[in-house]
Amino acid sequence: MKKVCVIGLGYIGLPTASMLATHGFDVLGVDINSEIVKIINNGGIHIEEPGLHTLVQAAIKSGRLKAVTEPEPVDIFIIAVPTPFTKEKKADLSYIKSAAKIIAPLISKDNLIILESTSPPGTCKDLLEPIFKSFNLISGKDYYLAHCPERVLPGYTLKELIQNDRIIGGIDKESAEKAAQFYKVFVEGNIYLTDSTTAEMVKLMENTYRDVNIALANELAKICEKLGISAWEVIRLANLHPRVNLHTPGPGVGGHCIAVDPWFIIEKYPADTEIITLSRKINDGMPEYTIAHINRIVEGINNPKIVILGVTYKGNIDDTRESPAVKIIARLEKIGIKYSIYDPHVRKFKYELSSLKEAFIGADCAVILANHDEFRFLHPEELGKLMRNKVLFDTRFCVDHNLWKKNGFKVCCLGVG
Ligand code: SAJ
Repeated sequence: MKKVCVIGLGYIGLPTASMLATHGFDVLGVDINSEIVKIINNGGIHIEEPGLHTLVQAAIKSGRLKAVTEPEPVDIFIIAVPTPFTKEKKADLSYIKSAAKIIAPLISKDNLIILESTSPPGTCKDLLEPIFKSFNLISGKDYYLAHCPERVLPGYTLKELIQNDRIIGGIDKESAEKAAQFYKVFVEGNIYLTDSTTAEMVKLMENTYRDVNIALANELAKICEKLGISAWEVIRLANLHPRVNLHTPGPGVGGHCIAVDPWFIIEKYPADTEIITLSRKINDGMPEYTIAHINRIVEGINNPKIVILGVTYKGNIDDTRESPAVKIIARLEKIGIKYSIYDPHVRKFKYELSSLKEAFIGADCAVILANHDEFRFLHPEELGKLMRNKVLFDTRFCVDHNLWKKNGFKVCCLGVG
């Protein structure tokens, strides 16, 4: 079996490295953070993902996964580092660049290099190939290069890593075929071969499609509030049509993918990306729209207090990156509305977290921002007794409103007039 080196042990790199190790590969997992390396070598994990802890433990126990801070020569290199964006909404490719520069001196003939990180169109051809060329390495002759974008949904990573179809874009045909052979060892979904720039664009469009669709749902929410009807009901019924798939509105689009990736296209083609840019603007405006709702709810209340329920960018995960909740809380601070925060999935957060009961004491309104399953099992009767005013504002349409109403709550919901 071949030796693999996975650069970056985050939300994609760690599951991939562990999956490969449990499929018989000798895997070197590289991360610049020595604390993370230590945790993994002890069979632990630094991120929340169902099933990941067991998989990492099995990988470490098998002796096939070792975490280190520096790469070593292997047969296959996988780059799975973050590609965030700058304040100016430009792709920050510094992690990809430094990964390429670290592995370049280690590359030997017939090595396969795979880029999994989501990247702007042209990254393999215009960034990676020239970097390797500066080390006198010629693609197709000295090494193979392919883009195989990760496509897993956080919360379902392990299942989707195996079951999802994969798109593999080679810098040349042979590179794509070599990469396909490698992924076939653990991927049960279909594998489709194409060129590297097409694969880069496919990945970006998958997430951009969702972003544009969510923007449409957010626009619908605003209209339905004015019309005095429920956007959720409109969506439910419209989606009964066999060719309609409206997404859902919410307090904003967060995470490190959907709120970021469309910018990688806009950056390159600003004049041709009107719908994509407008959708980003609409979705980025949702935290402020949510704040306007909260302001209306607490109007006239002396020194109001809000309980924020859920600060992750979506339900049932522990990830708060680009979360609309962070923007909403920052705004509450600025306008001087008191708040407390409860999130059963988050241990470390920028703002202080409280226990459920503590959070509700003296509050005037509970605002659900993330649709964690736990919130469906809250007891409005008990929680209501701790509050000063009993109002629920559900931005995700994720709890039983009738139950809360029965327990004396006034219920408001985003997208419902
Ligand atoms: N959201 C809505 N309404 C919706 C769906 C989502 O407001 O109808 C919000 C969520 O609350 C969240 C954000 O959008 O804040 C993104 O959530 P998501 O579940 O759509 O996506 P991610 O970012 O967790 O994962 C996406 C996935 N892409 C697609 O489904 C096309 C995943 O498969 C990708 O691997 C991942 O991006 C990635 O890494 O690119």
